[in-house]
Amino acid sequence: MADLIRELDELEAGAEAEIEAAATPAELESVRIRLLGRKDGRITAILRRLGELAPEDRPAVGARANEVKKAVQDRLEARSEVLAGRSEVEREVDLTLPARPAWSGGRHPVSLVVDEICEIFARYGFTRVRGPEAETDWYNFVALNTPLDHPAADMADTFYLDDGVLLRSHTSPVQIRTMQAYDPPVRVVVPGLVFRRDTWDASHAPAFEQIEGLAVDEGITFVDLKATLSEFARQFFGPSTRARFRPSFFPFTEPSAEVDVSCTICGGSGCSACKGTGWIEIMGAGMVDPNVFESVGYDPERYTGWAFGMGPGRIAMLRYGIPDIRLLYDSDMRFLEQF
Ligand code: 2NL
Repeated sequence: MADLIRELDELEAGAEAEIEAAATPAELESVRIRLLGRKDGRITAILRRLGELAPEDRPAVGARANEVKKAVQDRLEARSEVLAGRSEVEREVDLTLPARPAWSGGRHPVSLVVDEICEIFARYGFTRVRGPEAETDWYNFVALNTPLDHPAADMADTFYLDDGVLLRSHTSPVQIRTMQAYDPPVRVVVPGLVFRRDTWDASHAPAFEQIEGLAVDEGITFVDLKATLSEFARQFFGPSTRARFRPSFFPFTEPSAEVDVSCTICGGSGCSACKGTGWIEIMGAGMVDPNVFESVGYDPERYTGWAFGMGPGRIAMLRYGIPDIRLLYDSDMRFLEQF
């Protein structure tokens, strides 16, 4: 029994050297036959001699023989991969699996809408401008004919950073700065983030995108406002879109209007999107209040103008059928990659 175990130990050690020495697949095959061949293989010969042993010794030697056989088979397999030119990585990984698709970058739905609106107004001669998100209460309220005791200026409605410094609640301060810096004619569109003290829910966010527009020149009338915004509605929502102007109030415009468009879903016959009315509100607008011109040093007897403000997030929700405003700010790739 000890003889056979020793022979198996020697065979295992010798086999390793023989296998590693094989330089071609054909040489390796002849090594395999010498070691494992059914007729004259050396391991086969040892297994055959198990019969010579006492019955109680057979299991131990048989187990050792099978161990050596398995080790030799593994070594032959590994050497065969090396001779076939395959690296260790190629043996471990299935390189024929299809690759994971690369992430395709996309534009945010709100950015898409902002750019489209700005492009339409660019064709009417409006320049895209931007300005600071932290403002003084003078630029955000006082210059816009909104006294600081107005409810909109209340601590509870606006984020104050410091005494008299706040996060803008609309982009109008940028138009104030533009009018201070340039004489009329002025035509600008102003997209940007604005802030309100609202708690997150499906239709409110404490920070959201706004676009305002402003046109000032001699001889501008409410007809310019109606014609420009009606044409905008047709270009943005489609040529059969109608616009409607309802009386409203803003401190910075007089007269003021809410602008509705015929429902983009049902075309005006009434559906769930327009709550059966056939109309959807898209913005507020009006003729610039003379007091606003006074505060920027424009002569209100010489100049008139009109302005509008809208929420591109709301318009993106309408256009793409997005049910919850929070989806616009969650940065969830499964949502964003659809645009
Ligand atoms: C809305 C609609 C509006 C304006 C914004 C404006 C800006 C200047 C002068 C006059 Cl500098 N008006 N912006 C005008 C009308 C409506 O926003 O729903 N706001 C609460």
